[in-house]
Amino acid sequence: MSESIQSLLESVSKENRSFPPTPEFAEKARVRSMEEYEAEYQRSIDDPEAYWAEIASELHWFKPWDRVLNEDEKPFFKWFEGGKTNLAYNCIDRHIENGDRNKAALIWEGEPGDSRVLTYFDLYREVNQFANALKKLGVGKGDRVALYLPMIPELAIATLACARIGAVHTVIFAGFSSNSIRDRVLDCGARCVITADGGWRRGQILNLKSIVDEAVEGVDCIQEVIVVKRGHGDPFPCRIKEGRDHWYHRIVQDQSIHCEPEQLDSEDMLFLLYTSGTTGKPKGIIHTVGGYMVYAYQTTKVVFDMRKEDVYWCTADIGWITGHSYILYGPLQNAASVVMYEGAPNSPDNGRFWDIVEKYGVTIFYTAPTAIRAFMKWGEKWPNAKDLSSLRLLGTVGEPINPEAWIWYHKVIGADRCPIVDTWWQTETGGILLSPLPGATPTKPGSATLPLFGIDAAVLDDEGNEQKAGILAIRKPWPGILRGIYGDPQRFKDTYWCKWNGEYYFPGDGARTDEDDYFWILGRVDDVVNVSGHRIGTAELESVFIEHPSVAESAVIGVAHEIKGQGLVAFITVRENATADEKLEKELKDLVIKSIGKFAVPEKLIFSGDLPKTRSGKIMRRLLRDIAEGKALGNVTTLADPSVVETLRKKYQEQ
Ligand code: 6R9
Repeated sequence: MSESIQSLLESVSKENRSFPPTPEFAEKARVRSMEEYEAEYQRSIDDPEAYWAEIASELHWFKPWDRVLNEDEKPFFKWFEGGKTNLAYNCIDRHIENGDRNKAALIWEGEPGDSRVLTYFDLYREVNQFANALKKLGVGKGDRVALYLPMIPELAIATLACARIGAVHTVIFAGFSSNSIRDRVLDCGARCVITADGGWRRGQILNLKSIVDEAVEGVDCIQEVIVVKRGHGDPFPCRIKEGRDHWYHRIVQDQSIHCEPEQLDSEDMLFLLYTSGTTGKPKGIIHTVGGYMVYAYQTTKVVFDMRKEDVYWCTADIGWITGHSYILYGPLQNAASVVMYEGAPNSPDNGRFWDIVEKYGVTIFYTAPTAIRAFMKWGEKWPNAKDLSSLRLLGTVGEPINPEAWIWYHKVIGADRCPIVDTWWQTETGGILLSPLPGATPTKPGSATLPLFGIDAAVLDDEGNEQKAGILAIRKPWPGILRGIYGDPQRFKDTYWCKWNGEYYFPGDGARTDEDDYFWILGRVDDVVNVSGHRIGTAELESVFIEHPSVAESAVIGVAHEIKGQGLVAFITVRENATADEKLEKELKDLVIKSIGKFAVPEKLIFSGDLPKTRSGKIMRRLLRDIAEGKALGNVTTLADPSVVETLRKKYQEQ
């Protein structure tokens, strides 16, 4: 067993409480008992093609598929090959035809308190008008379109408009810097960026347009920048570059409200979403139309037990995969009313989320453990001041949830009544793979419990033997699995399929199973740190620091953090002629903000004379972690110079 897994294991509590679904919930649920779950699970594993064909038939296809799963070029799987469909059509038109045209699709709340409700027909009109505007500019099937927007309705509309015309969207979280935008735009050769002249965050307006201007300066592939008006020209007027920039409201105004949905091949590219890996360069994860569509639809339906009566709120940003699958594509395919909130949870005060739950009668609430830990810190008085009785189901995602936070969530937000679904998945998996089913699975605080239908999960050691604790592995492909890394098929194979000779998908997480075969996720086993549910590659940060002329070497690690789950600590060795002082610290932090974004700035920067290394010169990160967490040092026999750690430990304590 690898040492990192061993140390993860130590941190897992001996949690053994179990919470069965309440009879009231189970009675009305889609899956009502473990017997039902087990029977359907078995069926899905015994004959996945029959199972997925049945699910896919619930959606609209212009032309049915010829083959459900094609594994001939494994790991380049193909799902629903030969089928023609359109995801925006399945999110919108299908419900309009079924009589739900006047039902709320998006319930949007702006941070300053403005709000907008779009019915399914409103969404139809707005998506089509923008789709037509894109077409008029010359954007079409296969073109890559970058979106850098705040959480406003136009972000949902623009994403769906791309899906409608077959343009490949790549949404870039609005906390990323101009350098990050530029890297992504260049990597995928985007021809268009959609942004806004503002967006609210904690009472401040973000100047997104100027960040985009900086990002695309001199970037030849970009032909259009489309700007949504959200700011008021104050405090910063928006500069419009003739010939390149277009106001969103101007280009949509005369467009027809109908736009024929493009009949896309099931394996046409739907979107790219960049995520951090173990090397410096983020990976453009590829998802395609048909399989992703079916998987987002089905998992939303069973995990959230979703009905069209539900008012569903996922607090993620559409800039991350959770927002793609579980704000937009999953819930809209299930005809839910989806709440979308622009701003921060503590604006204007710590009760904002509970305000929103009360105001719109939210029935399903999905958030991240890091947010729950912040709510705990702010105290019960905030949720207790609001009527949360509309809630029927709670969910968490993004990182392991500690049992204390789970129990608090269950008691204070869920009034001991709402089941909690702890959903484990990744950008690469397209949708949830491990999760309780709320009407069936007895939950245990801290466990993502059991695999969903069609998911064959196991815990293995490095050699591929099943173990109680080790590395999580997924045996069979499922429809939502990533189809590749943009422009880098070799990296796709190396990253996900090399570990066990191509027999299993390797997600990079450690896990253990218990006596009920429940899965407990232990965190990453690679050099990726999960800060507040955001994946940050340590190598990515290290390559930023090394750009600074005063830095000779650096090592970045993740350490336990009370609210964020994990925080970042950077150890920096400066060059001989440089001074390690506050000025340098500030410069390095600014460099991270400029290169990646504010959310990636380490908690601590430690200037060190040297770093602990093996005799072959490899940095021993686990020793750095032991130092940072104040633990006894693990095995030091391979350490080249033991005095280095002692000096570092002293330094760390002084800080
Ligand atoms: C959906 C999302 C993926 C990584 C994943 C894992 C961690 C996500 C989790 C969880 C424990 C859960 N993770 N959900 N760990 N329990 N319920 O977050 O995607 O941003 O790609 O991150 O997040 O480490 O590998 P992404």
